[in-house]
Formats: sequence, C-alpha cells, structure tokens
Amino acid sequence: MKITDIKIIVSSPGRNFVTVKIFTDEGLTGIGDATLNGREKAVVAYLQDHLVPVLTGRDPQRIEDIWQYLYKGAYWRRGPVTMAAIGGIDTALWDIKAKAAGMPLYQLLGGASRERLMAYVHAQGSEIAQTVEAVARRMEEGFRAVRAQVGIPGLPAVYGTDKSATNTADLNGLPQEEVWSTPKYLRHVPKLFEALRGDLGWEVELLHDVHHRLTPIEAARLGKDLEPFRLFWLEDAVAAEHQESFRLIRQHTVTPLALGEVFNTVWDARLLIEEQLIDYIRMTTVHAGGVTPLRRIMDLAGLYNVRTACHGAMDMSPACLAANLHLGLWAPNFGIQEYSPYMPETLDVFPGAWTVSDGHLHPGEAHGHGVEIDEALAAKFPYERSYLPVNRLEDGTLWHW
Ligand code: EZ4
Ligand code: CO
Repeated sequence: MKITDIKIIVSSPGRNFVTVKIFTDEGLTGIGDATLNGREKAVVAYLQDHLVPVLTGRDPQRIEDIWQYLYKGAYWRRGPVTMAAIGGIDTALWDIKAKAAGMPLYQLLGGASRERLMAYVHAQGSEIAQTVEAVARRMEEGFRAVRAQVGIPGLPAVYGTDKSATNTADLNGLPQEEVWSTPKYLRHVPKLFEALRGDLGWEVELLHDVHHRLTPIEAARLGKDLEPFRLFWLEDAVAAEHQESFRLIRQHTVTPLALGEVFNTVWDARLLIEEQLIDYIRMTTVHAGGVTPLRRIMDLAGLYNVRTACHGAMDMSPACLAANLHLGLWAPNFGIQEYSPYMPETLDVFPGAWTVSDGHLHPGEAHGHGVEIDEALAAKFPYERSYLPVNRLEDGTLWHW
C-alpha cells in the first residue's frame, strides 16, 4: 500500500478543527484530529509544509517507523504544535490499518477489556444552587460522574461557569480577559461540594477542575478541605512544569489527583507516573502525538496504578474522541472518559459510529476508529479566528488560565 495524497482540512462547524485525511492507492482512507485550540494554523503549516511532503509515497502500514521518523527525524522534538501534527497523521494511519484488517481499532489494539466506558460530563452555574441543579439534571440524564464548577462571589465569570462578562463580539476573535482571585476561590469551592453532597447524596462521582491556578501548598489546602466530600478527582491543581510540585500536594491530601491535558510526551508525565504522584493521566490522542505513543503511556501508567482519563473537551474533534474510546476500551487500566456533547453541526461534519447511553460511551463496531469527515459539508464552515481566554489577578497580574 502507498500513501497517494494527504489533505489537511480546516473547518469550523461550531468551532475550529484541523483534520488530517490520508488517501492510499488501494482506495482506503483514514482521518485523524490535529486540532490545537487557538494555534490551529501553526499545526496546519507544520503538516502542510513539513510532514505531507515526506510522507507521500510511503507505506501507510509502517505506522511505527513513520512515527519514529516524524518524532526523531525532525531533530526538534516535543511541543504541542509538533505533537498535534504527528498525532493527526498517526491517528489516520491507525484508522487505515484497522480498516485494512477489517476490524474496529480496539480489536487491533488487543480487544475489549470491558463492555463500555464510564463517562463524566460538565455541570456549571454562576451560583451554588444553579450548579447543584445542573448536576442533578446530568444525573437524571443517566450520568454517574459529573464535574462541577461554580462562579466565585466577587469575581466575574471564571473558567467553566458561564459566559465571560467581556463583550466577545468586540474582540474580533482575539483573547478575552478573565479575573481571578485564589483566596476567594479557595473559600468558596468547598461550599459547593458540601451543598452537592447534602442535596444529591453520595452515589454520584464528583470531579472538579482547578485549571492550573494554584500553587502546590494552596492545592494541598484545597485537597484537604475537599476530603470530606470524597471527590473522584481534583483536576490540574497546579501548572505542572514542575512535576515535583505534586510531591508536596501528595504529602498533604488523599483527594485523588488528575493531570496532563496539556502534556504532549511521556517526558511531561514520567516522574508523576513513576512516583505515583497522580491517580489519573489526562493525556489525549491528538496532543500526545497519536495512538502509538498514548498506548505506551497508558501501559507505563498501568504499571504504577495510574488510570487513564483522556481529555475529551469539545475542542478536540470526534475523530480524537473515537481514538480515545478505542484506547479506553482496550486499556486494562482505563479510568474514565471525559464527554463533552458536540454541537449538531460538528456531528454532521464528523459522522461516527461511537455511541453514548446510560452515562457510558462505546466506540462502536465500524472498521477503523469509526469517524469520517464530510468534506463537502466541512467546506461550508471556514476557519474563524478564536482564542482561549487569558486570566489576570485583580491587580492586573497575568495569571494561569
Ligand atoms: O480548557 O479544552 O478539562 N477540560 C478543560 C478544557 C480546556 C480546553 C483547552 O483547549 O480544561 O476546557
Ligand atoms: Co481540564
């Protein structure tokens, strides 16, 4: 088999997605997600100018060799742009290989380790009562695990709670600015979980995303304060350039810790995994550089009792979710899968075999990873400039978003 053509498709059916589509001389095609929110065009240039030219004519079945060639062969390793580009190619190659083998990707990886994958969804409110109501609605929909976020008194809308106070129409796609206060946040969040347990009981699994905003000792304080409410996890407690930070947090709290949605190689997570400093690794197919490396990372994690929890926000395409679901169905150490319901126009552009029911996900039985792209429809949604927000403390200091 030979790669005859590679198309890089940029489309914005609700939000921007970068998709790699690989064509072969045997008529098989495969797709992979290469989306990097706010930096889409850098990935497109990396793919178009540097990867497509070296791949055309190669045997798409030699996935390992191609991955090594792209990773080691560039001399410049790692980084989100590089790894998202490689991730798009690698996912499309696994899609082709599984189609050629006549099986769903999870079968090629070693077969199913379970019947279905527990999902968690997001619930938000600007006030505690609203979040409690939102979590209750999610439970009624059948979800067993819900990530709860709430607005902070005295601050405009913060991450994961509500639309920002900024008038985004005036920004022409440039980043909006949010405001942050750690003391206000630390005082308020335990009250949310007290109310959730009081009103909704103990069966539901509750999660919370700190979104990288604390120092290690502040994260330790929050973890301790939340212990009575038995969280499933505390996500991204601190920015993890220092993996060692988690030694300090771990000394102080038994609240389980999840991390890794911004990681892009095993080297970002090695110490965290080997010292058992986290409980869930959040790396996801696209940003980890594809199925090839993420499978290895999952295996390494399994050796140290760290479970998988692929990042699954709606700014990664359904092709990424599908790859995560195949990996999750196989992984002996699967933990949970984030599920963020897509907009209808996104699902129209990316029709797929995966299903969600009763709070669980399944990748389906279609050959490959099971997601395709409707190119004609994709062309009707051109790229729209869009960035993630930035964050400042109340005195104007630039902070982590
Ligand atoms: O901020 O996907 O757990 N989910 C998250 C997301 C991320 C975005 C970044 O692109 O933290 O909302
Ligand atoms: Co997160």
